[in-house]
Amino acid sequence: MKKHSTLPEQYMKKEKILADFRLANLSRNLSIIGRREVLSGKAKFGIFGDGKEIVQIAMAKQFRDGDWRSGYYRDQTWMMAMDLYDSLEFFHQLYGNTDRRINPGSGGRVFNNHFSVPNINSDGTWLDLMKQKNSSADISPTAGQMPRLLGLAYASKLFRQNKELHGFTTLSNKGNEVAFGSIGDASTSEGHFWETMNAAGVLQVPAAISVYDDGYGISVPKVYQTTKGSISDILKGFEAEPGRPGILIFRGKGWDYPGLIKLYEEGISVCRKDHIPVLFHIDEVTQPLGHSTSGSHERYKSEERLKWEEEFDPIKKMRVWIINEGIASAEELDGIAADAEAEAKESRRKGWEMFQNPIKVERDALVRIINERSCRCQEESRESSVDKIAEDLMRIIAPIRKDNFMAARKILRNICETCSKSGNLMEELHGWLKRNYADASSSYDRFLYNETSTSALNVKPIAPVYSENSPEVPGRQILRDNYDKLFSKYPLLVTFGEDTGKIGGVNQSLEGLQKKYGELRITDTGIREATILGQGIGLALRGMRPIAEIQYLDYLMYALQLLSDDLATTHYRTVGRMIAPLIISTRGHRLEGIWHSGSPMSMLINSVRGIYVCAPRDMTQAAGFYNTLLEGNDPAIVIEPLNGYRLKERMPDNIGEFRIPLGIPEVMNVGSDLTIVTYGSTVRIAAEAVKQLELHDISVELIDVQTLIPFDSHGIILDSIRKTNRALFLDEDLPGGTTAFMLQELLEKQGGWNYLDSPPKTLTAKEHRPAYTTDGDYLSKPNAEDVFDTVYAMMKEAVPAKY
Ligand SMILES: Cc1ncc(C[n+]2csc(CCOP(=O)(O)OP(=O)(O)O)c2C)c(N)n1
Ligand SMILES: [Mg+2]
Repeated sequence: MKKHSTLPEQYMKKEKILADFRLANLSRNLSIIGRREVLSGKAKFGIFGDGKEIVQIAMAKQFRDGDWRSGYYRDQTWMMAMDLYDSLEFFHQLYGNTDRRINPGSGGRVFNNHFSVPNINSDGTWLDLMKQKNSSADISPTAGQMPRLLGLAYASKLFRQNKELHGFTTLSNKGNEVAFGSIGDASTSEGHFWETMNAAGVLQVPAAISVYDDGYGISVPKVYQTTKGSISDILKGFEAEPGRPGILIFRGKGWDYPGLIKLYEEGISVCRKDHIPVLFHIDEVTQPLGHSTSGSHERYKSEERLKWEEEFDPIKKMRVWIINEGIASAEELDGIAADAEAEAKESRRKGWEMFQNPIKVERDALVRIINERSCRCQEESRESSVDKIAEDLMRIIAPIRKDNFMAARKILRNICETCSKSGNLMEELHGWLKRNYADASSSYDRFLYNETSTSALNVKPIAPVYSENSPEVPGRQILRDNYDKLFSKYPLLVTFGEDTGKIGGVNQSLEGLQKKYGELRITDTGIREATILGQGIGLALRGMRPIAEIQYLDYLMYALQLLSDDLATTHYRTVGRMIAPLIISTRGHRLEGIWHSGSPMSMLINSVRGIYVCAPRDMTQAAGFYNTLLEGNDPAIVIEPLNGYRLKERMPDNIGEFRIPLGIPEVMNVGSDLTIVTYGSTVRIAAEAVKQLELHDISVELIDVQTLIPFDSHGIILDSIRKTNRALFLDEDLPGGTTAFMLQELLEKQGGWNYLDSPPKTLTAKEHRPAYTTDGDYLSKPNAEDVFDTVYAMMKEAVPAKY
């Protein structure tokens, strides 16, 4: 036997090495079988980690309790190596099993190999994140995992450097946690990757990013993806130098088991200890099965490449290494490989059975109802006979719930309506459908928002209190004094953004607070909206209370992809297991010109369902929303009205304490002729018009909806319409934008059409972007005169004799 010399002692234990070999083989077999399951039609889509097994096993060895992962769809071996995933769950994911008890990571809502580990209990309270290995939930958009990774790593920095946080031992052990990231070579072409690398270098956070370089992004080779064809070469300028902090770069080969183990041990230890971001460029990685089940790689890889991939298959190479090292014989290894293959096959069998059985039970119950019916009339109908529909259903070899529901609904409309015996059948079918359909729908519909007692919707409102001497101050001071209270009350609260720190924000709403609370809590960032958002998502996942500041609403577009794909879906795609209660603070609606006056609220509300959207009319309301949100556990956006920082508001006596409830509109003016529904900066404009209209004998009820999501949970608008019978929806969004949304809420959800005596109207900004200068604003956005004229015209049409 050869002496074990290639690796430090702790890694050379035979049983461990053989367990690694078995895991690599198990993972490979899962990929192979998984692909077949899709190609044979049993599963819809599959994407697998073949070729990336060994690097992930090496990486997992350095992953400790409390650490975090932000990876992508190739990471099945890594997850299994950390005991966070197994061969049976692999098939539950592949088939899309919606039983949360057995497919907890995603409940069948997302593609396979998209993982998650809970950060909250089912009652919404935080888990002890230090007693588990943590994985943020994967998303499919390439490089989308990177900004979040920055935040996960940044949390370690805050937990280490802010000594006041050392007591939060269920969230961090003084910041010793590494955030591990993985990404494909081609996805490094995305802006998110570069923004994250730069920010990580600036912030000096313990992010450990592995690039699996298999040379392709689907069919497109590296030559079209990466300058000079090497991500580590072109990142050289980011590398740390004496006295110039940066990142560290490590290079490894995807098939080199001992080399990778040593590489990760070295890289992760410095990353953990010194909080230096590290990049592992893992080259010579293969993809034996091609990109995914969507096609075959023979279409675009040369013969030579395919041959090379076979030769450099990491499992083959590991096998040779084990034999050469004298750790085990070829026969022993073959036995292990066979055993791994058997497990994969058994898991497929079990997984398929577990997927199919409940559906078949449901189907059999349906067919029994049909077969045992007493009504036999109308056997032949327009579509098909009842028996035929049932027979066809039974003939489906691998039924899905859709088949059952389609059959039941078709039968329902084919049952005779006259026969006295049909009552039973109809009732039973309806019962079956109601039960099963509700159950199936809830598999997909629940958990868009926090459903536990920690929901912001359960936070008890507290009204602002005023006394005789409550002073009138500029709106920004309300925010500032409110923040002051919040920062002393919540130790986990931090805020960060462009110009947020030293000068306290472009509108001075944090003036002087950095001095008081320190740079770690009120922090300037680079101009990088996507990673400001990612920074917030990562912090929120780790139990901190971040407020990420996006300087202007117009610039939220840089972060919109992540808001929509990542933050808005965090709770949903993890079937309620994870929460990221990030607050995004921004300001918008009205200032100056095309890029500082935007109010693209429909763009927002239509892409961020899953996040609450608050559109306060002034800074008191804005402060009240922050106060509410910090008492709850939900992600939310607060859009401060840009033109309100200097306008005077009365300072509430209970600053920092009052809480404005979400989803409850406020009636600003009681009226009887017509209701104006609006929010944000147009509340002030509407109020002005309401005064002018009063002089003309028109009594307007003015409603500020306050939050767009949730929207008027108690039907306050409907109550008003019942009285006035006329509605105008007003805002600064585009025609057909948020006003259309509000109109639909009233007409369809609240049933308001019943009470309308005039056609409802919308008044919005023009279709073009808001032009420069006061005249540009006046002629681009709705103004008080527009509101006056619109309301007057509506009244004139309704009561021509009077107006
Ligand atoms: C933003 C975005 N664009 C395109 C896609 C489609 N897509 C999925 S994977 C992929 C290639 C990724 O290649 P690479 O990063 O090298 O990872 P690999 O699959 O090779 O491991 C593409 C283009 C996507 N998911 N997201
Ligand atoms: Mg690739």
